[in-house]
Amino acid sequence: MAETKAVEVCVKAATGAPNVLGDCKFCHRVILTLEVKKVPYKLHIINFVDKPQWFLEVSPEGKVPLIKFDDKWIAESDGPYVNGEKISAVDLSLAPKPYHIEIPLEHFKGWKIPENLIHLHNYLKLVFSLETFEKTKAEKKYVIARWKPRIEA
Ligand SMILES: N[C@@H](CCC(=O)N[C@@H](CS)C(=O)NCC(=O)O)C(=O)O
Repeated sequence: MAETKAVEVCVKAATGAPNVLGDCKFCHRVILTLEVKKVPYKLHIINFVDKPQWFLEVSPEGKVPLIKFDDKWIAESDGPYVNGEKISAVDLSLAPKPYHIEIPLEHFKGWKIPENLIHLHNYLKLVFSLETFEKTKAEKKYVIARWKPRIEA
């Protein structure tokens, strides 16, 4: 049987405390996932003030998180969805909620998602325009009709 190599993860050190786990939300996600899935791993806390040479060799951009599977270091990739490049169950759970909240709030309360929340607007534009979302959403007028008796009661 092939030997399973240990998983290793590079994360950011805390500001002012180079041996303590720091505040990086991307790193937090990776190690939280490993903990929840009970995957053993070796943690490397990277001091950003003085990044070690071996780290810069495996992460030319000098970014964390970095995870090593089967002896290969992989950087997390960005993407338009919550989990990166591909739509996932997280987006499918999340996307209907703002759709059903935004319509009645705007109609009955004149409330809109603030313009300056650019990333949120871009995300919602993306998911709301998916053919599958279009196909499965209730029409705006029916979302309003459902809330009308509750709000005007
Ligand atoms: N998820 C993205 C972003 C990762 C990211 O931006 N990490 C920050 C830390 S929170 C970083 O390593 N920045 C490099 C630096 O500040 O030197 C990726 O992995 O491509």
